[in-house]
Amino acid sequence: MHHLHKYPQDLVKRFEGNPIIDRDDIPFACNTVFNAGAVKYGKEYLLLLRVETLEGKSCFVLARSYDGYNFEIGKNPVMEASNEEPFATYEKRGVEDPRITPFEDKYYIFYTAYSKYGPRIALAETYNFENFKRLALVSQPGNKDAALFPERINNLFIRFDRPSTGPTGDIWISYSPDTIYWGRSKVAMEIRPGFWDSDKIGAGAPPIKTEKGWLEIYHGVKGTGAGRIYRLGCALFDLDNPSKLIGRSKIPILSPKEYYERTGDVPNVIFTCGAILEDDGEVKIYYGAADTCICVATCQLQDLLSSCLHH
Ligand code: BMA
Repeated sequence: MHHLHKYPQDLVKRFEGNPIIDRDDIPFACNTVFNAGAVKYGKEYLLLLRVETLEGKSCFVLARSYDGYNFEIGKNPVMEASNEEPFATYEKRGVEDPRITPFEDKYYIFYTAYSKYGPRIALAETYNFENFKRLALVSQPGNKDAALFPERINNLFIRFDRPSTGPTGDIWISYSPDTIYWGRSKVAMEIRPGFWDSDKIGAGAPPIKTEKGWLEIYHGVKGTGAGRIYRLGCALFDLDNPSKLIGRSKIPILSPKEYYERTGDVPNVIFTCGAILEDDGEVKIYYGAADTCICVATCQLQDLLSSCLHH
């Protein structure tokens, strides 16, 4: 059902070659590939793919590209559920949803450690995308969707995260002197009853610094009689005080519509863990579609900012 829509609804433009990575591209038998961290590393585009194995546990596989669309995929996982404590206990059900933040001379990776206790936030680092070192488990169970800011503000590291506070969930902000101990937590952006992001929201790509503020591309969930719909929106936070919301897109920037977003292990899901801002102002948003494959969509930074500042 590929046709030009009479009234285009998404601010973000899908790549015609979507999905760019699916199960058949992974060089070992697996169930699905989705929700990848994304970063520019020298001239390369790197994706840290969440690959769900046939067992049902997720691991991370590195994919490399020179154009952001055609990826060469690593033969083996670069991170799997750990055998070493304290991580082993809390990663028994795998590692999920990596988000990469370039920070000075290294790259931090926040990911979800998943076990019978539920999801909790874990932190790893790499300098070269060959060796990955786990640093710490940095939340109690019941927290996920952590996205680290790419610089300190007032000498503190800052992250968005999403504690489980019942059937709904908001985006919170926390601060740390050292990336290991986090505190001063408070709510930064709430769900919007009656809107497309009425039930749960969570940070997607790590915040992008712009002249208008910190741009956060986030996911919003709405429950329906037939299950949840995950869409993307964007929001802008104050540069000096990122707990202060400046504006927020009224309508989603990307909603499930194509067959690969509607059909898969979890239908009607668009979920991002990474976006790349190019020098010319184009933003490439990498997203997992239906928890089954990986897609990319592009837009202009200015259009995202305008959508946050519509009112
Ligand atoms: C969220 C996370 C994501 C997933 C999404 C849709 O809670 O688990 O990894 O893509 O649900 O299933």
